[in-house]
Amino acid sequence: MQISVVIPLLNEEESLTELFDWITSVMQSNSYSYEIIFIDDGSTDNSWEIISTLSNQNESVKGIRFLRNFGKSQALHAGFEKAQGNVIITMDADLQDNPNEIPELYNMIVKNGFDLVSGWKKKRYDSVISKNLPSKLFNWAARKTSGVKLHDFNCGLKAYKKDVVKNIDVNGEMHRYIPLLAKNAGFSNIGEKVVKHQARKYGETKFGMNRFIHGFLDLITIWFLSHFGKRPMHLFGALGFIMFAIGFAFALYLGIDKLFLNPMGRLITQRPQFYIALSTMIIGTQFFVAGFLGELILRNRADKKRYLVEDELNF
Ligand SMILES: Nc1nc2c(ncn2[C@@H]2O[C@H](COP(=O)(O)OP(=O)(O)O)[C@@H](O)[C@H]2O)c(=O)[nH]1
Ligand SMILES: [Mg+2]
Repeated sequence: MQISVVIPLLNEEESLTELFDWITSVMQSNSYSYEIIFIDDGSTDNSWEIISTLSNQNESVKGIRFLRNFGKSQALHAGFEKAQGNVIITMDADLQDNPNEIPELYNMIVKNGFDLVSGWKKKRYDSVISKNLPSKLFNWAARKTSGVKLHDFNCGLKAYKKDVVKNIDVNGEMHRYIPLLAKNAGFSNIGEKVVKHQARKYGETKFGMNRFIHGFLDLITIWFLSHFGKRPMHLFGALGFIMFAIGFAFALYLGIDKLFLNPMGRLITQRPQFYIALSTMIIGTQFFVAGFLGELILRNRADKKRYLVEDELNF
């Protein structure tokens, strides 16, 4: 099979049939072998009924229905697990992503050898204040922290080589950072393609402003995990050492000052340096403890994947 289209959705009953028709016509005019996997993430409207009907009429339509709403990342993960195509295309279900982009995305993976191609909604049809501006800021921060030079990390329209989706673990709300997860897993040939974007035709957006708060917190997490996830002591130990050293130097100075230089001066406890020394030493020790705990947790975890093998011979 050449292409798996993976579509996570929540309450998109008005769009599904139209989307299906559009994708099918693109697939057929290029004579691709394909499947379309809809993942209904606990919709409360008729989305699932529509997906069932479509799948009865057409063998290429597959559906996964979650018991309740688990989030877009989980839906993508489930779709990625089932996908059989050599190239996996993800897109939004709300008709904002244009299926006519599929052939070119497919070619970029197959012919130009990209591991991942991310769509870039250069001209975007969403509200400027609540979406376009915050999104620019968000993408800028993501670029700076990750070193992945993409303009639009969170674009729903993306294409992947099969290996990529089978080897990355999209969880929590990490769907915003899939290019980064891919890079951390060793798939560094990441491309970008300007894609057409439409205004939302039916329904309304499912993500509010708190997407940006969650997004920034996740960015910090992913930065920490990718740099120190396997060696927490290197971060906490360094911080702890610096803080403890500052505190200790202050304490030493206070002691020498009181004992030898200025025995008649103020009591040590009356000097502000004493409190600085005390608190930095305590915080420094706590950083150390956090580092040790991190290492202990790492040692005790039966980690599924600590490395990814690209190839094997003669097995
Ligand atoms: N699986 C899943 N998909 C969701 C969820 N929320 C939104 N989506 C889908 O993600 C896509 C993009 O969502 P949308 O609300 O259009 O976000 P926007 O385009 O960034 O405003 C659409 O296909 C939605 O149906 C969710 O909680 N779970
Ligand atoms: Mg949308």
